[in-house]
Amino acid sequence: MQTQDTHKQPENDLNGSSVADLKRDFLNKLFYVQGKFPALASLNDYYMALSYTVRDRLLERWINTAAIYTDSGARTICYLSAEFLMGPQLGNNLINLGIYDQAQQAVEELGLDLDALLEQEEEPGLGNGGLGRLAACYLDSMATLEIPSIGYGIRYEFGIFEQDIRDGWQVERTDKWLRFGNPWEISRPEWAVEVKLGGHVDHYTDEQGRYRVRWIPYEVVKGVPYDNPILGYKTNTANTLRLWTAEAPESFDFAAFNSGNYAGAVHKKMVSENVSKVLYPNDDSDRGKRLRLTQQIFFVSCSLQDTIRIMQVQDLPLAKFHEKFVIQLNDTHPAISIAELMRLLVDEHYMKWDQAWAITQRTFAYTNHTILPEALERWPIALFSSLLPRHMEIIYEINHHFIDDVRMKFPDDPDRIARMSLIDESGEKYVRMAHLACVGSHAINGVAALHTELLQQDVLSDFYALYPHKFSNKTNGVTPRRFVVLSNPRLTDLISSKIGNGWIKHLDELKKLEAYVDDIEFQQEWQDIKYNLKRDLANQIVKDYGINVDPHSLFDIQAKRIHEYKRQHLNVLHIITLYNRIKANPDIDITPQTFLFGGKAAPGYFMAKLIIKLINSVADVVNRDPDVRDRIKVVFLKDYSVKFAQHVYPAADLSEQISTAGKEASGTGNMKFAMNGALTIGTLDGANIEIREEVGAENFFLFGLTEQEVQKMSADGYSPIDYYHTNLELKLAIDRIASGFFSHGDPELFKPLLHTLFDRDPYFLFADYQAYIDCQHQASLVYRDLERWTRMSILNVARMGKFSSDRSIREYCEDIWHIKPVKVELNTSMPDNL
Ligand code: CJB
Repeated sequence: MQTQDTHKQPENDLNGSSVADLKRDFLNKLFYVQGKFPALASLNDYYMALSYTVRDRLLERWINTAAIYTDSGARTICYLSAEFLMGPQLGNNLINLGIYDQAQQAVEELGLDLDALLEQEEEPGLGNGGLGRLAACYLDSMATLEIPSIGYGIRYEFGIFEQDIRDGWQVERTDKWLRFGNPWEISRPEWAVEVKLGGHVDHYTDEQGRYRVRWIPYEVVKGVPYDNPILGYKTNTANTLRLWTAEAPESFDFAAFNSGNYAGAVHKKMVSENVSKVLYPNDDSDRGKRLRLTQQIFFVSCSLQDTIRIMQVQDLPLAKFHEKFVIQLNDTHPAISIAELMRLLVDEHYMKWDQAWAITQRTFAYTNHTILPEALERWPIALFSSLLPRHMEIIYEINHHFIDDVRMKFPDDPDRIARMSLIDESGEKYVRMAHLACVGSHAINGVAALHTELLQQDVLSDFYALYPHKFSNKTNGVTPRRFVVLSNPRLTDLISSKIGNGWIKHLDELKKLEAYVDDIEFQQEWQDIKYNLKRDLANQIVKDYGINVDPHSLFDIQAKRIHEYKRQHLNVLHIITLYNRIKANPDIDITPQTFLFGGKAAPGYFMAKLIIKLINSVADVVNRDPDVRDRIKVVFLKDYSVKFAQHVYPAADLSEQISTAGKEASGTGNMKFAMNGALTIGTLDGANIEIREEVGAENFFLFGLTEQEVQKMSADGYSPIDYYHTNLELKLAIDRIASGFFSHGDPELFKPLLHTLFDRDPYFLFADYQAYIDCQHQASLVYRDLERWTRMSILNVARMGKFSSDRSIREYCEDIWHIKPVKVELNTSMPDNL
């Protein structure tokens, strides 16, 4: 049970929040919205009835928020993102409304179980991983901090695929998250807009002798907005996430229909609807796919047209666009906005180029999320101009002005111009989206200190030289509402019982927990909670996989997308090493350890899929071998999602953050684990560095090469094979895989993986192997001293204040957006007249 204190009942509530109010409305929704009486109602009907009951309470706040923003013409941040990985809404909305306990009691009194209803929700998996989840955390924080904001994205009909595991391999199934309806959205067809695609551009002089540009498209797609309320924690602010669905402007092509070509008439509709059909399941590269570029221009154009509509409703002149709106680009996926806003202002609203450009630059800000070269978006010119002929012209024009600026600052430096140009002309020609984003924005940021430094020194160094004032770091954060309060109510209650509940909004207050670090009773309660959470997860594992894991063992978890740079296979090498030690000496004294993995691989990423197969193959052998005597267990948890993650973070003892230094821009799972009391084993990469600084080096298991050492090794010539020949345990582990021991005697299966390691080992597994093994050993020894481990765990939580997304959003507001909170009072009630 959540404490009453933690989730105080809201005041001024139109609908009422007492248990009786909720019961009454629940039954009412079951009857009038679901159209069911109890004997026929399914669990899903109950979930829907509760969701609509909760939604009424959101709508009240939403309408008041919209009214206040409209009246005050509030400056607004638009967060443009191709992904919003929101996770389930019901539980989070109950927490943020402060009615979790009342709802629990209400459904209990009706003979239902709230947890079962929460489980019923199909989560909107409209994102791949870190980037999409970050966008969702930021929406939560913006609403909590009462910042006027709109999230703009795509309402994919199919979100991230569901992952099944068959014979150890990942198998993808489509995610039909909308099949039972979505109670959290409201469609707004009256605000639909049209987006042009393809065709050609006419330059002409109108009857008054004015120069004009007209884009005659090959096709037009309609965008219909679906609005989702985003409620802040214990505020009345409910902002909007507006997601666009693609439709055909007319359901039928009447010319084709009348000529008897019915199928042809419907075909056009299908083609249009394809635009928002499916999320691209790669978390870092979708180069050259026409549909992907279509998705980008689709949601960007819809969103920008929407902002212009809002300005018109509020009677604001377009010359003040940048005063009304600031637009944050979540990576380069929406970077085409820069050309689209220019097009809207210049071609459709007849603004002069220079004024439009000044507005554009002042409006946009760009967040970079990766320095992996394969993730830097570029579009072949041929594809780009055929889909977006007018944008191509605009980009050439921007480039022309830009190159003049570069030439002025760096005369006689043609190499620099070639490097910085918006067009890559080194071979086949490409549009470089990151360059467009840098030129068209007034602010550029990385997502952790090291990442920003690398952007400045390396990937975007030319832009840093030209525009040093534009650069800053904004270390990522995560929302403690979802990832502690909702996911871990038991820990939440313990913390609040000691330090009050202010920490939920002001995470720095967790510092007060340090006073209890030596309190034996508190330590014991802390341990009990962790043990119970591990036991719950263990029960789930035995239910789902038939594998018994011991909740007393060290739960070592690596949960994130599967990627070579994240090095799940380094983790596997450690497991094989432990296994080899047991085989060589069956009585060896080792700390019992449970290794859990979770994460999806991009369907086209063969090596990542092979890593999943390797994990499962090793698990099969290790879990069955009687010599192991249950001292190590390995489980791959399939279909990792936000919903499932909420059960995983709280149950972790050790959080694996073992990417090659310099490769993980920030990481955010590292923060979620640590906030739930896991200790980190990690490299000096991304936000790990800052986490270690905060929690103290003595409370963090550090290993591995630094980014500079990696660079140097690369430059000096790295020879992975030397490590193989000189490190006996590494050789044994690799040889076990190579011999076919884990693949029913087939030595071919894992060859591609091993070949990459022997040949190049681009992510330095071999170089980091020994340090990782030693560090794991160290962690396993510390775990034997439960009191010491618990102290470290408490200190980790106590020192996580920095990693609240509230802190990140405050920094964006102060340094980039220049937006202040707007207080929302619940004044607007349901009108009794029009
Ligand atoms: N990231 O999830 C993605 N997708 C991309 O295409 C590029 C980067 C991740 O973004 C997170 C949020 O900033 C980072 O924490 C993470 O390191 C990065 O890989």
